[in-house]
Amino acid sequence: SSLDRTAKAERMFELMDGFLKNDPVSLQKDILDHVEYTVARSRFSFDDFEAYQALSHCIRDRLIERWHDTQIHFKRKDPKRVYFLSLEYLMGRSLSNSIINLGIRDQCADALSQLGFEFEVLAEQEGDAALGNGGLARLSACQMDSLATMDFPAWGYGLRYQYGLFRQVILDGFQHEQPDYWLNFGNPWEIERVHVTYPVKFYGTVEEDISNGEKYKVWIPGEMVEAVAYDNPIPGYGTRNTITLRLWAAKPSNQHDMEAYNTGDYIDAVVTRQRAETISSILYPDDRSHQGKELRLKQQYFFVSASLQDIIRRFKDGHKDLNQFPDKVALQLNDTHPALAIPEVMRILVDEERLGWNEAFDITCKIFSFTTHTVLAEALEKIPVDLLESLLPRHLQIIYDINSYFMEELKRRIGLDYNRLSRMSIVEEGAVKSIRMANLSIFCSHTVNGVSRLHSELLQTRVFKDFYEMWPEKFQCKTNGVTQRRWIVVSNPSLCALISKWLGTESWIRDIDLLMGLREYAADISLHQEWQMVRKINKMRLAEYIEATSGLKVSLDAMFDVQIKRIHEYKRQLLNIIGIIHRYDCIKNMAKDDRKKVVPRICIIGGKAAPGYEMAKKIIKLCHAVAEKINNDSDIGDLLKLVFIPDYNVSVAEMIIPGADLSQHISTAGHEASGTGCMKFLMNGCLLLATADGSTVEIIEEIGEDNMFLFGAKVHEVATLREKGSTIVKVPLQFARVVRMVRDGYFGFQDYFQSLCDTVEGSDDYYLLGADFESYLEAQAAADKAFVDQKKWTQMSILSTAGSGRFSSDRTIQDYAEQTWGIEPCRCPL
Ligand code: 73E
Repeated sequence: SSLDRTAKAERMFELMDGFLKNDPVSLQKDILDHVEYTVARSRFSFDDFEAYQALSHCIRDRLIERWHDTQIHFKRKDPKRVYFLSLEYLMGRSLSNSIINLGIRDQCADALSQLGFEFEVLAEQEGDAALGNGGLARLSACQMDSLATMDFPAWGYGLRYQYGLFRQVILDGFQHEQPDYWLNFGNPWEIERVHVTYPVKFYGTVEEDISNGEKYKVWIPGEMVEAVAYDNPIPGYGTRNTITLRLWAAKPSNQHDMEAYNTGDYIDAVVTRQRAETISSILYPDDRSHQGKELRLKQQYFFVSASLQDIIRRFKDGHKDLNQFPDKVALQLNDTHPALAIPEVMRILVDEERLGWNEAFDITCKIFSFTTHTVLAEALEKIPVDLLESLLPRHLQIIYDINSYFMEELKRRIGLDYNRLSRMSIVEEGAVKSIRMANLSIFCSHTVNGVSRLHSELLQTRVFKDFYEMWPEKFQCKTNGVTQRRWIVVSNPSLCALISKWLGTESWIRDIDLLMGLREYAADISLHQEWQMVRKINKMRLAEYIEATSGLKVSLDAMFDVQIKRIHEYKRQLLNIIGIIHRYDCIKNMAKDDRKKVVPRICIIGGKAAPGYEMAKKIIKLCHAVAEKINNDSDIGDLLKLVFIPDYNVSVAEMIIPGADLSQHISTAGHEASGTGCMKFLMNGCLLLATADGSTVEIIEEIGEDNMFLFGAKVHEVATLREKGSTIVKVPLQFARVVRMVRDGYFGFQDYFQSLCDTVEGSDDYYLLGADFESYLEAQAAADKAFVDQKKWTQMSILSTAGSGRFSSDRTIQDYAEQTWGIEPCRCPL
């Protein structure tokens, strides 16, 4: 009875002793309780890893409290919500980030030191959650942090891969891939929701039925899989708000196929069911290319279907009229990977909710917004019609229906311009008939975003020109950003303290524009001294890491020159390596006296190559071959070293970025949609050597060309350089000389490197390494010159940090909330 329930609630209230406390003594008690009852170790004897586990559970408890409060608050207030759909999240480690966002870093450190543990050592015990490939996935993680911090009613949805991005192991200079079974040691940062499950259907047939005199379609599935929710609380900084990242895992369906059990082999039946789990077992490691694999499509639909069932259930818990859906729900498509959500919403509205087609389509177009992250043609997703027809027969029909509606509308507006109609069509005819997911997403979304201004312009003038001309009002730009919580506060505590000291406040951690205040002190000698000290501490940390991973001792006085990102031809790691060989060659040919003028450099390269990407793998091998030669040449000594950092990931980035003096962002203009690494380096006061590509164009506007080293062809010059080739391209002799050295086997592996050399010579030099080489060397020389003048360098460094505010994901999210999603903050009371 209701009386019983009230009595029960009162009793529970009595038993609860308020919220968990955050003073060091309470924390210690909770840690020890978890040692004993969660980790099941003796509280008198536990090691660093067990201490990490206990501490994490102690933090998890605190997250859960805030998370419950936030969810109750959202439910009570019922604001419009945003649902962020992404197939990838690169969360990295959670412990330090959570402690900082909860505002209990010092208390935790105190509590631990009294128990004889060091916080930093425990934080190192945690493995990375690497459920993504690169920039796109880390962007999702940064945006979740901003959504929570800025109190937005947001949910992230994704897949809980059992194997994250592969581990990169280097053997004899070659990349090998090893599985990342990241859940081996448990994951305290997730909460399994055994009761939040949804069935997901695949295969089968579509039949017609009649109800109340009306025809409708019924999808009779051939396979059912269960989606189970795993919730990852995402705490905001300086707020009680803690939002949810809900990741789905596949489990065999509970709806028993009795027939199979009764007639067939029991063991066989169980083994077959178990195969359902493969859907969420592995992250595809291909960055910016897709292969039209069935498992990938299954993953996409599995994730979309479960998320939408969850979203609609939440909507219906309080609302009846689906026409109100767009007032309460914004669905954000992170690239086309979740674009099956569009036909899925249509299917639910038309087949299940029995709305009219037009009404359903109107609702659909009001809820979706789409962000695209690339300009590379090979990255545009196309799904073979055959594949879709067998896996999701009803969705294919719906996509065809959408396309006929689309084509009719187009014909009304542009007449029978067949070339244009076929370019814009959602269906691509051709050898393999396929569905263009980007065209579907653009047509059915109210807003299409690019990830930097340059990228957004390229979308409008090149990639999706036809669409832009038809619906200019749909196209927007949301320049990417990164969270200063992780990329300064967590990863660079000394710089964080220094900034707060000079600004006289910690408010910049929530209000990034305050960083501009540093400009005032850019020439202040005492700031310079403290700034250089902080930089030295971070370089020391990086030098120790280099020594530990490669055995190489490096001098802290050298310039630390870093390029870390996925290995890709357009990102031009090869240009960097050719530049390094050239530098080596120059030093070798120098008179002894001239060598004194050389600025010593430690060149650091890190990044993974997609397992099937042959050229990228050759670049990694070349890097090792060159390093082997240079690092063992006694003639060179400390003047030049080259290190490849293996298994680059988020936590490695957190250690490298604060220690870098110079970082390279040198993609061929027009190829890097945005790039976000550059923003992290900028915040940390590292100078950039860059082409005018993606977001660096906007960085130039913020800090001025004088405070970075810019080089290379501009985006409007690239096409001409490619077209006219050798008639206008001036490839310096030094470039040809270096390529010759590689071809002639100067670094060994002569045969293996020939095809790599082919990609940068003559008209095959698609990414224009030769054409940009001279200007690259000039930029490098300018960097050397600036480095000698440490006063100038430090000032440039301070101005970089001071000018990085625009590149906070807080700004990106604010823009999305206002201009794209139409949502308001909903702050949970303290
Ligand atoms: O320029 C980056 C951008 O900064 C872009 O290449 C990257 O997204 C970043 C964030 O906006 C990106 N990743 C992918 N496409 N663009 C991608 C494609 C397929 C699979 C996984 C990732």
